[in-house]
Amino acid sequence: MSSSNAMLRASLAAALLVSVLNACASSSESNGSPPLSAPQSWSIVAGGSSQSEAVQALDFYPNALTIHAGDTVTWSNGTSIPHTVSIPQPGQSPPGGPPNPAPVGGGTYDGSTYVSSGFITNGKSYAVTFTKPGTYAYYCIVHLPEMAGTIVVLPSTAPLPQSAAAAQAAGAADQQSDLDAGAASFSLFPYAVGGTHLAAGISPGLPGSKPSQATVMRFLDDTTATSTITIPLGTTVTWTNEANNAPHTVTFPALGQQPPAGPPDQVPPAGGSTYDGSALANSGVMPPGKSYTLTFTKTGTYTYYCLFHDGPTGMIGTVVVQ
Ligand SMILES: [Cu+2]
Repeated sequence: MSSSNAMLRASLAAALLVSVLNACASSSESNGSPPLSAPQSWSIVAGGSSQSEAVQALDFYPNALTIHAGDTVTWSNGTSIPHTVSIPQPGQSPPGGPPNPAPVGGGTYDGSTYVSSGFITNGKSYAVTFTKPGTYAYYCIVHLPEMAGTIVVLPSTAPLPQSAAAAQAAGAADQQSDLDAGAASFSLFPYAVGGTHLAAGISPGLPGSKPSQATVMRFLDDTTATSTITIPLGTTVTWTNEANNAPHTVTFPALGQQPPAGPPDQVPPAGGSTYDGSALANSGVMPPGKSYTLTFTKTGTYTYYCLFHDGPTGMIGTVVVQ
């Protein structure tokens, strides 16, 4: 290629660039919208679970995302455990108290007001368009503090560190790593295998360590999920919540009855320290590390439930008293 030809190409390219920039500037002047990048869509997965839902991942995947003002982020939850996407004003905490299952605010966020998805489950999703640059922390108000994420919103002309596809791939890898850690936590079962001290849930790190990003929603009497234990009449059984991030209950309805309805944290403890199948025995809410003990005074086959996780994940066990 001759040097004059190269110069001609360079000047043509420069002229083209100038005309593109002018076109952008004039369209920006005429309609006031951000000119240089079309709004993008981004995806984040809230939570995650193993096939059986015994192991739950408790984070947002990817946990941190950098986007442009005007972009839209869509969160989805494929599990039956409810999560929320709740975005307070910068520097503030989401509202305390029982998690509100209803949405708050609309589909845009500019940092001036709190917005929340309400409960999203079973493949449902929630989309928010971020209209103003800033750094925004957000939470699942059901699974504070472990489920917290960040959206960094840059001006629409700034370069972004990651494509949407790369961010999604990184999120998927992080979710798998949390699910693997959750599955591995079965092996942390701290009592005699097949004994009378059971775990009501377990998690990486056990109680006392900081809330981990995975949890097992099952009763265990060994290093697997336990469906049934068989004990002699008069045996005393103890359950301890060996998770560091999820409440559970141990709830034996009267024989032939369903477990009590209503919000699990509002079903009071019942039944004292013995159970014979004639009336409800309920631990009440067992936070991490809490134990519950019951002596079985009548032979029979008794089904028990975690009121938080029986429906969604199948946290249900059986005691056979012989
Ligand atoms: Cu539970």
